[in-house]
Amino acid sequence: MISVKDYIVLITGASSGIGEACAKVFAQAGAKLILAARRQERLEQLAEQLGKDYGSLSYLMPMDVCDQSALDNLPPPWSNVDILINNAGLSRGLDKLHEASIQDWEEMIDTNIKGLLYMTRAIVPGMVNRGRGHVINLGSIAGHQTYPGGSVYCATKAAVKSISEGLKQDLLGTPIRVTSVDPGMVETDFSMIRFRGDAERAKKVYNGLTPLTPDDVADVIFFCATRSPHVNINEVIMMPTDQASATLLNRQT
Ligand code: 8X3
Repeated sequence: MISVKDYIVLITGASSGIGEACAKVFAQAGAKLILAARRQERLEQLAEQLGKDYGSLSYLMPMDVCDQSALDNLPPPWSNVDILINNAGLSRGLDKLHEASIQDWEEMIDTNIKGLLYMTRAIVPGMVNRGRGHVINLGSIAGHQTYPGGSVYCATKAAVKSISEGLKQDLLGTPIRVTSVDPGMVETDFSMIRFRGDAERAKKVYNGLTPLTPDDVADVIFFCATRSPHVNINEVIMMPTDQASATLLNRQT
């Protein structure tokens, strides 16, 4: 196991859910965090809490991953990112493809694919120059199995899978590591966002089963980041014990 003390860890979508859980676990281990998300207020609260709980130093980046130039002004030494956690992502709707909103597609494709690509393109050249780094992408079981109403979301996560594989291939010969962590059902505001604030519908998603928590996923991400430098965990598929596939669930109702 390696230490991430004083490593610079950039987390996108850091203001809630899996991103926030990652911030805590890496802060506890002594990493310095760049917290990126759209909601500045949430980032400020999180940074304050991390400072209080772990004496952690954070650099806040209120930004949208869809903004190609968002990382242009990272001041040194914060620009020397050691670990990039491409966590920002979202789903919108669960409608049949031929009835779905094109705007929903644009949002998912822009954030989940293009946003991840922009962040990667901005950060990885520095990793290559410095000869150290690790990119950790948040995929999903949705990238392995398509489910009804989820085709575009699933396609974006299948793209993350391909991008992770391709980046690993392109970085062969460098010490840079690439990992994709692909969870199933995790209880975050994922479903609230998918259903645009319909709390009742969102709650039903987790009815009668025990989903993963953001901490469960952050724990696995931290594990991947702390292996010996010669070890690359390429892909982790994880789901709750109550889940066997995107659509096979054990609900006790
Ligand atoms: C989240 C998992 O199965 O709800 O990416 O799409 S799923």
